Amino acid sequence: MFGKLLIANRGEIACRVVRTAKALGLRTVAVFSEADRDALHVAAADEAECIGPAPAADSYLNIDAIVEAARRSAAEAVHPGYGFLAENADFAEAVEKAGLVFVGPPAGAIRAMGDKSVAKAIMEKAGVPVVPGYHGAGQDLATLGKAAQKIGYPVLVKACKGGGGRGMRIVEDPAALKAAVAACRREARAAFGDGALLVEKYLSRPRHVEVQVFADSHGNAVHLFDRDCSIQRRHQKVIEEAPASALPGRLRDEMAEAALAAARAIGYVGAGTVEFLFAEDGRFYFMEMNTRLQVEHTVTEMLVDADLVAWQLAVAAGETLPRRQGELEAAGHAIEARLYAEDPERDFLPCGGRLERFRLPDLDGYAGSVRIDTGVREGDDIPIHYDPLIAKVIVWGETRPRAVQRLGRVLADIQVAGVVTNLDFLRAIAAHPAFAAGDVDTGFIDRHLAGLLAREEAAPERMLALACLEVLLGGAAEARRAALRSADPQSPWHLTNGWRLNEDSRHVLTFVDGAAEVAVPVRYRGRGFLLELPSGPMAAGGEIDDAGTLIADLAGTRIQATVSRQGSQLTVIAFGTRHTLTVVDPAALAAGQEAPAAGLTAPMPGKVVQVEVKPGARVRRGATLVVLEAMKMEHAITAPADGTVVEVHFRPGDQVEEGAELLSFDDDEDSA
Ligand code: MV4
Repeated sequence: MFGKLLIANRGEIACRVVRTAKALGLRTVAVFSEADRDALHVAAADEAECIGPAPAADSYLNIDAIVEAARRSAAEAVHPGYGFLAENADFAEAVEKAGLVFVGPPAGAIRAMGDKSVAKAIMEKAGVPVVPGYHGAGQDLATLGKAAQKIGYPVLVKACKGGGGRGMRIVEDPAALKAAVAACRREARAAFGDGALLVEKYLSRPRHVEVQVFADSHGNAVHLFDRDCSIQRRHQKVIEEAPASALPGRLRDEMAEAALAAARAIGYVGAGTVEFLFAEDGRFYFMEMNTRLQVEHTVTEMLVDADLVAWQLAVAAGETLPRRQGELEAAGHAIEARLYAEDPERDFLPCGGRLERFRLPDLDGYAGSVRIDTGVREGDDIPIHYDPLIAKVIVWGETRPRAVQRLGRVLADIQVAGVVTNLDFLRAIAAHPAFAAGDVDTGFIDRHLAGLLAREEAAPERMLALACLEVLLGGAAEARRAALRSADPQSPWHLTNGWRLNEDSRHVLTFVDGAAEVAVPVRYRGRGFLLELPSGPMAAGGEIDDAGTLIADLAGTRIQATVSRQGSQLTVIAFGTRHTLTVVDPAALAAGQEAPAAGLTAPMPGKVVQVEVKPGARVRRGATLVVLEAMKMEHAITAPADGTVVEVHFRPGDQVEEGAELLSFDDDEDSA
């Protein structure tokens, strides 16, 4: 085994690799961008090297900078994690060329699997079932059209170098083929520098089932059973589980055998995943092979009780696989839920910001059946430059229902505030009857979206009372500091006069709760208050302790709550739930709020990747004007109404701040 390992990644995977490497007795070197100087993975490693500015292209994707960091720190091996350079054959080669060990497969395997056409041809030859389709060299429209006809519509046109759903179009009939091919080719050229396409039969509502494989450099290969990763949105996985639920046993075995055949066909070494589409016709088809460890490897670790990073390091050091096929057993059921900094209410828009509060449940009582992997801690900023993953919650159960129940319980005990997350969305999935029934396929989120987004109801009276107490008990000193920091003149914390109430004075606290406004008249009563809540009066009192916990007395019941503030927003965490209210400054209320600009501003900081219109362009409502990229996702800024583009303020490649006006726009209504 080598003595020193550089981890060419960040976030939870970098922390996770450091943990295993240290446990094995290796020294660890982290790398970091200028945005990550204070990140957890840097603190976790023995040493750390700065590899460049915040944008990933200048740091975590900079091959030369990373190889140089490895040289400088005298690391002997490099673990790529996942994402970034993990499946970049040039990186694997550069590492090897520098005389270091690349903890991953041979560059040739990465390269072959990076091209869907090449991969399909290899798998077909190895007897692995592939989706019926055309993956030949001929790329003219006539050839693709003939192929589509033969396959039968609907077909899917995919970029050979594609990934993450980019450069992919469903084509329902021959008339739509030409435009779809042109669009795919354009996207593929722009995103992957290669316009080659393939055509496949389009399978509706398939399940995404994948098999974990592992091979060593001595010709041994094993599979570590399957996972279902069907619950995705925008091609980002949200929930993964192992084993896949409700697969006929024979089919499961066939899939595992096919995955092993795939690994052997390319002389695979290391951790790999063979992805299949499990179609409604009850058959499975090879989709692609991922030549890396995956985010969801954790559920397999729980299932077979193994440390797959330790396996990777052993294989990279030339050792044989730690276990043979017969020594691997799948026990129980494991589920992973990914906590993202994103807003499900706004089409899962990634959100940066500061994690004002981030508390995880004490896992000691779970006796190893719950694991939470994270790369951040309370108080950290979530940079907008990278993937918005905050944490992975992984649970194990003797049976799937037990795992589902445990997942619900653990999610209920997580506290996050300061950053918008999908936590409530995950809770809703964990509580969903269709999920409990194992009825999952790639259409799950779309099909159940309305129910999963079920808006928070009006704050329960007791939550409202806690919000009032937070305001009344001053939270004073700290709140005023927060207001000064936020420099928000509208912040109610600027209201210092008359804030302490006289016994006989009546003060009204006003909150915005969702779309509604709620006013709570307050009177002093002895050492506490009398709150006139919508349902009636409630005696309330309490104190805020040194740790910032609100210890409340609500009508005689003692309750511990956490209330975190950002500007005028209060997030109350209590009773296993969370509710956000906005405190309204009466003065600001009287002045009236201005309507926000009509969607032509950047909804988050990011990079302009496409400008679809020129000044003077006439556009219809809904037309894409500008495409922004942030945290690995693209967001179209669309026309709010029919109108004319007056001026475009940015060009592709420009970085924009949140709220920046992207273009000026004349709306037909206004000018009429
Ligand atoms: C498909 C498909 C249906 N039929 N191929 C999505 C991303 C890329 N890895 C391949 N994907 C798909 N390929 C055929 N022939 C449906 C998808 C697909 C999908 C696959 C797995 C998980 C989620 C998905 C969501 C939408 C579409």
